[in-house]
Amino acid sequence: MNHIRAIIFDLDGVICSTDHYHALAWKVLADRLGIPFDEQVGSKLRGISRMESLEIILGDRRGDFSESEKLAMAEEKNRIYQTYLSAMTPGDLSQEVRMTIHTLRQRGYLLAIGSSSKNTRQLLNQLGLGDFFDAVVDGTQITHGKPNPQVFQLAASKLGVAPEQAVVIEDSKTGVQAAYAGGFSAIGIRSENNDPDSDISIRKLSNLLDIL
Ligand code: B16
Ligand code: MG
Repeated sequence: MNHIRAIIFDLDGVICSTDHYHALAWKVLADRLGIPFDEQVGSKLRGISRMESLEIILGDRRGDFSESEKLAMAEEKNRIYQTYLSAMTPGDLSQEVRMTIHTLRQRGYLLAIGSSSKNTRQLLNQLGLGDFFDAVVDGTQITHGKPNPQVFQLAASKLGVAPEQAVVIEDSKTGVQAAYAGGFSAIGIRSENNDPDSDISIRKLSNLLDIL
């Protein structure tokens, strides 16, 4: 990967474990509605926008609710998610992730965030990473969500690099698809119950230090 100058990190499920908080918050809503929700459904929502996630959870029942009811449900989920988020501190950034991103910076890479989440700014601030990245692109800045490559294209253009010079680090299938659609390389973070379907995959973020 000698041609790589920049690294674009997904946020939830890559920099921190907020993927679990998203799933927990959706489960509260699903339980209230009597809709089955397990880890498999939760994993399908990785990288997917809030409203699209709701449609997936509602499944066959999506026609039972008006648009304003759906908006209220999405807000309800976000309020629950924010109760987890607001309790987060720099201590929630693992030592392993902290060491990895600092080492990659020392190695001279440009570093960006490319996340679907509209809570990105708040989360970065809570983790003490508000000023760390060279560029941050999130769900508030895009019109097309992953698997559309817009989020990563915008990040690359903010960094001043071409897609071929950047690698995207993702935990979701939809994010890996977005990276490939935009002409980026991708490295997926794989776990027992989640395979992002990338050509190159790693088990933990610090494995990047063997590749980059
Ligand atoms: P919000 P990522 C994604 O973040 C999450 O994986 C996904 O579960 C969530 O629905 C989406 O952000 C939108 O988040 O409701 O906070 O705007 O993985 O792209 O960093
Ligand atoms: Mg993610």
